Amino acid sequence: MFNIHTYPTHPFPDQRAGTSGLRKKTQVFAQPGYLENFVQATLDTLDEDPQRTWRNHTVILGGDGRYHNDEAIRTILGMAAAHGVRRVVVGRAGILSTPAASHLVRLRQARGALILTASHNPAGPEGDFGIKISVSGGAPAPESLTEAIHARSCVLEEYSVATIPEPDLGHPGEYRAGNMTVEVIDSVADYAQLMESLFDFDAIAALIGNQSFRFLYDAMHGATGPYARAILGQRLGAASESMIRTDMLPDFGGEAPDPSLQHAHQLVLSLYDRNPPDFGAASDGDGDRNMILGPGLMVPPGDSLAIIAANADVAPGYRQPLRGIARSMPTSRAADRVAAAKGVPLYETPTGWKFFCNLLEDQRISFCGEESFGTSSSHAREKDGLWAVLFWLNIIAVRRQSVSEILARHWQQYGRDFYLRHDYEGLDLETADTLITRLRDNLGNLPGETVAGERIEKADAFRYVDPVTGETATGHGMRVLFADDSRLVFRLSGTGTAGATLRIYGEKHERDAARHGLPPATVLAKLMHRARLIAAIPELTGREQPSVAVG
Ligand code: VG1
Ligand code: CO
Repeated sequence: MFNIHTYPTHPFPDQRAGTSGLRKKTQVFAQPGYLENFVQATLDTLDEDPQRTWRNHTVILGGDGRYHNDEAIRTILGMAAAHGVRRVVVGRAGILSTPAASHLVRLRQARGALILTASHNPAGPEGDFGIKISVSGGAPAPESLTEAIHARSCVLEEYSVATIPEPDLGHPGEYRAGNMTVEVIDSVADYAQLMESLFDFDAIAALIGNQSFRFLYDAMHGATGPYARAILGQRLGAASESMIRTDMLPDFGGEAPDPSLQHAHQLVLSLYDRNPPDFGAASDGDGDRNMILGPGLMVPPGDSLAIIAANADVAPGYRQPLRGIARSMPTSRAADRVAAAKGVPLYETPTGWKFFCNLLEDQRISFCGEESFGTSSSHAREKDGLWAVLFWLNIIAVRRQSVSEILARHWQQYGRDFYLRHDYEGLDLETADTLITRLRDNLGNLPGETVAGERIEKADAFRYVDPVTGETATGHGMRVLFADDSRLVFRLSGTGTAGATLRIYGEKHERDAARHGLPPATVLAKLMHRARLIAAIPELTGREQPSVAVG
């Protein structure tokens, strides 16, 4: 029986996507009609453009398996059937990592995807839930689209859901749901094949098979678990004890699935212990972030991007000449130095993957990355955690150098861009707003001023003009450049679900190799002090210290 029911709805004015999709407390998402309202607003907005509509087309659906994943999948299938979507390709058990979903959109020439995830945020009834929207080509929805969806969500009066048979998502196969086909696929197979086409699997398998090389991969109970078991385990021969937390859990074991020194406890303990493995890595809940570790060290994400670009030719998928490199504005300028040395353009974009995608589509860049543990290439339109892990393994296998040697040599050649991020989490919205407004109003007065012994050269609000579309993006942060070429960036997070988070990014280039081993916190202590003075942080927030320091 195929019945379409239409229900009245009312505006949810908070349905505005942030840096990466719509992210809210699970309880907000679980309100009656909340998910439905957002999905209907998305379907209706896309429907306005015949090139974009999902009606009569194929779409991809999956999530990172967090609490509420199953229910959301069921609702979306019913809504897709009611809307006249022709085919929905769903990962087995409703599971797809974000990069795998992006790849599937491309592979299946789908009109887009809905990915159910709040990324590295904790899950569960008290945690977070979210939806990322991809468009054709596999890119995250651009700002113009998410703004239109938000506008639509505010005037929506009804949504439609079809009653469809309970789909069996446990096994690959096809099911009819009214006029729609639900195709359940192996979540991993296509993505694994893509990875195999890009990297030197023989060299990596030989490295992993070598008794003297040990590594540890932490899937953090997130979406990369099944991918790691299939790719690192079955295809590359990694022993099962080389991988931890590969079983997916709806609450990620009660922790934030955030690949950081703060959250990947067991991995970090092991790499910083006596007799550590040679290589360590982790990925986040939805599989798009990565953290790379060597014995007693973490590879800073800005350096990881630069090193991958500088060593690209070790991987068979990257032997063609480097095109260009892009990094988000707050990411360190390490990649700029590689781009300059190779004579290719460097693009500085606002934070959030969507801004890289026009550059990728226009074939202007080969690699792109963010300081927030995100790196990827033209193979997908999302950042890709396991891809970065495989790239590092490929570099180690071919160069026959340790992680610390690779880093040290890179810094020797290009200098080291010392880097730190300070987050002030849980600020009340008004305080954060005041702080940002004051800072913006004062930017014009900063150049020429000396703050704690260093003169400010330049200060501006970042304005991005997309070189492909000509579209302008503003409100993505402020930059302060000092006479010694050190740099500060201030911006508010766009992924939080409670209060506001102020992020301050500091960096300073150092040529002297004798200083490359110093801790970033030491090298950048004065710079971060200047940041507190410039933004009047203690006065406005009452905070003497950031809640988190990353670097
Ligand atoms: C953060 C990071 C940003 C990243 C975004 C999504 O955004 O800073 O670089 O693209 O998360 O990451 P914000 O606005 O909180 O700084 V994820 O792994 O959702 O998909
Ligand atoms: Co993520």
